[in-house]
Amino acid sequence: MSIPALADAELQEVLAFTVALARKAGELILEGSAVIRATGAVDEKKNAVDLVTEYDRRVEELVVAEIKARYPGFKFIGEETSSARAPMTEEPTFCVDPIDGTTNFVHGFPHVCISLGLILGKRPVLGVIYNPFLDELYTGLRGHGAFLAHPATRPALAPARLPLSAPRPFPNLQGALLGVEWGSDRSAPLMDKKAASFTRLGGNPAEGVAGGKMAHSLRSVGSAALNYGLVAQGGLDVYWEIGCWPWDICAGAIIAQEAGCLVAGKHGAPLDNDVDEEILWGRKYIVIRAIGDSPTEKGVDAQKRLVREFYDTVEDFDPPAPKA
Ligand code: LIP
Repeated sequence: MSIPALADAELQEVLAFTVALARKAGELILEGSAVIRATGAVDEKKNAVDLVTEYDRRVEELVVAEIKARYPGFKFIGEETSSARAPMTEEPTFCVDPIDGTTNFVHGFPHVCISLGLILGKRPVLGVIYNPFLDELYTGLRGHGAFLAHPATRPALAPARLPLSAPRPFPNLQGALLGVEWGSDRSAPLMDKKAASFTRLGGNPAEGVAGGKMAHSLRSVGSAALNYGLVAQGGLDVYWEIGCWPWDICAGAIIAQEAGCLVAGKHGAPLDNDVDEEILWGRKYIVIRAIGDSPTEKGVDAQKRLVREFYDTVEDFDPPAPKA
C-alpha cells in the first residue's frame, strides 16, 4: 500500500493536536450529557433509534473550527456534515464521529466517545478515541504503536502499549468474548439475520443450536470506536458489525492495526489488513485481536482462519441505503 509522505514529526504534531482536541471535545460532551438528560432534547435521524442531539452537532462544529484554524488544507468527513460519499483524495482527511455511542449518551450509559481518525493516501494513519466519562484515551499512529492512557484521572501514569498483555492463544470461537451490536436498522429481515447470527455465535450445538459456537459471551458496548479500542487492548476477541460508517471505525482501525489486530471488511474480501477506501465505506466491519504464534500456526494465520470461521457462522446482509 502506498501512503504519501507526511513527515514523521508532522504526524506526531498532528497527533498531539488531535489528543488536545479530543480532550476539549470531551469537556463539551460531559457538559452536554447533563443537559440532554435534563431536557430530553433528542432528534431522530432515519428512525426512532437513530438518534442525534444538539451536542453531536456542537461537538462537530468545534472540531471543524479547530481543524480549519490549524490545518486549513486538510479535508474533513464527519458524521453530522457528510451525508453523501464524496470520492476520497490523496490529501490528509480527518474522519470524525463527534459522539460515537449517541444512544448511550442520551441514556447516561457511560460508554461514549469522540473518534478522530486521519486518512492519508486513502488509509487511516492516525487515530484518537476519547471517552470522557471513563477517561479512556486510545491513540494510534502508523508505525508507532497504539496506547491507552487516562490523562485526567491518572496523568502521571505512562500510556500503556496495546495490547495490554501478551497475546493469548485463540484456538476457536468457543471461549471467545465477542462484540456485536444491534445497530439502528430494525426491519424484520435484518433483525432475523442479526438474531440468527447471535444465536449461532452463542448457542450450544449439543443442546440443539445447529452450527452453534458457544462463545463465552456476546457484548454490546454501543460504540463502534470503543469496540475497536477494546479489541486492540485485548478485552474483546472479535468485534463485528454491519451498518456503521467510516467515521465510526476510522480511528479504531489504525489503533487496532497498531495493536496487532487484523482489520477487515465484508465476507470474502481479502484479509490483507489493508484498510482502503472500499473497507472504509463498505459498511461491513470485523476486527480480531492480536494472537501470538503457536508451535503449529502463526498468529496472523490464526486471525485469518478465525475471521473466516466467524463469517461462516453469521449471516451476511446489506444495510439499507441512507435516505436521500
Ligand atoms: C453508533 C455505532 C454503534 C452502532 C450504532 C451507531 P453513533 O454510532 O457506533 O456501534 O451499533 O447503530 O451507528 O450513531 O452513536 O455515532
